[in-house]
Amino acid sequence: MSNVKKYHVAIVGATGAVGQKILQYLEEKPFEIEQLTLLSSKRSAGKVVSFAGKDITVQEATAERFENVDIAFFSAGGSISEKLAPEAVKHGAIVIDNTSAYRMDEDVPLVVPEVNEGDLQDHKGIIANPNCSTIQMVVALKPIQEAFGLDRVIVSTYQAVSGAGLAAQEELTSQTKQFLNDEEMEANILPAGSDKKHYPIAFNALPQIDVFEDNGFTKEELKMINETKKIMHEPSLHVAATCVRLPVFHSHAESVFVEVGQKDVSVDAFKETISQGKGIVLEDDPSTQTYPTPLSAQEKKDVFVGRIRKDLDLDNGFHLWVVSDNLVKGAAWNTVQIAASLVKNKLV
Ligand code: NAP
Ligand code: 3JN
Repeated sequence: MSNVKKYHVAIVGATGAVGQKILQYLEEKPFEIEQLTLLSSKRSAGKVVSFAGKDITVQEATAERFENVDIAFFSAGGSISEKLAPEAVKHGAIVIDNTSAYRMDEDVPLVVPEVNEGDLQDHKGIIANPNCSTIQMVVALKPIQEAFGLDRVIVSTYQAVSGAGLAAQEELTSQTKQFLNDEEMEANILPAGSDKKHYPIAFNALPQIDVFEDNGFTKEELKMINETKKIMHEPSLHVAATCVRLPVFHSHAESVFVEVGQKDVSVDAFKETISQGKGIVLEDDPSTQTYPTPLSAQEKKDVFVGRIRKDLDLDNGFHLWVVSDNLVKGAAWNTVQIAASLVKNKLV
């Protein structure tokens, strides 16, 4: 008889864009699963989902569903996590939360395994998964921080609509058809579901992701700024972000400018350092027009980096282009990696 531990896993938001991807990665057996509980709102309760050759009926998410659950993945929005994650913990589960509900709580580790896996040791039941745009950037920044130190980071993002859920993807499809048929485009979701004003995303670029705060930054930009400092354990790192939505279905791209802590770093040394980084694939050769794009990164688990240049004026400045699939490394895969790390290190 095998003594490999098997886990009861629950997914809250199992029918959503992120939840479906979590299911896909659990099918790869990162650890043994004895039972899988799939949860959603009332709308999808009763739906049948196939997992590892078995049919599983989706149930409405309620506190009682967490009985005997070991690991609970949450990706149904912040208010659901606020309501049900403490209930799951009370029932003895470890929660890995994909929403922003607990990310900045002092007691909650905010983890990207390639960057700060050690923070998992201190968990108190809830572990937060960072925002997708933050995850791919900190993976790229980690080897730079270790080798040269970091003084400043300025990022502009080019984000896919899949970051805003299945409905936003449907909106891009329908607006594209409307535009090509000379019909008026209907905009109901982007740039931010809760705002009164909406703009078409098809054939457009929207410099707003999530709602505006009083300081003029959007919530998505502030997530990138604050989460980066927490994950990298650098509360006084200078970070600025501008987040832009593009009519791309999958993968976020980022133009990142960094000022490192040393003045004499060559571009070759910088490239070599990045190429050695965990979870990074360097795709950088101007002579063959080699660089990553959203399409080339789609469905992949790595973070791809290209277009590395030394700044022409600042001796400690470097520019890079960072691309990764926002639903994969940016959400589902990172949460599954966290769970696998907990299992490997006997923290669950
Ligand atoms: P989505 O495609 O719209 O899916 C939403 C999921 O939540 C569906 O399964 C939905 O179930 C479920 N849900 C909605 N209301 C619920 C309720 N009252 N009780 C239980 N389940 C409910 O959205 P998504 O793109 O998967 O994103 C889901 C959440 O994940 C986001 O709100 C965000 O917090 C987080 N997220 C994080 C990242 C990241 O950067 N790490 C990226 C994307 C999303 P039904 O099928 O019943 O509607
Ligand atoms: O828009 C994107 O590309 C990423 C969006 C992430 C997101 C969407 C709705 C709610 C989040 C998040 O993960 O920060 C949240 C949230 O939980 O606040």
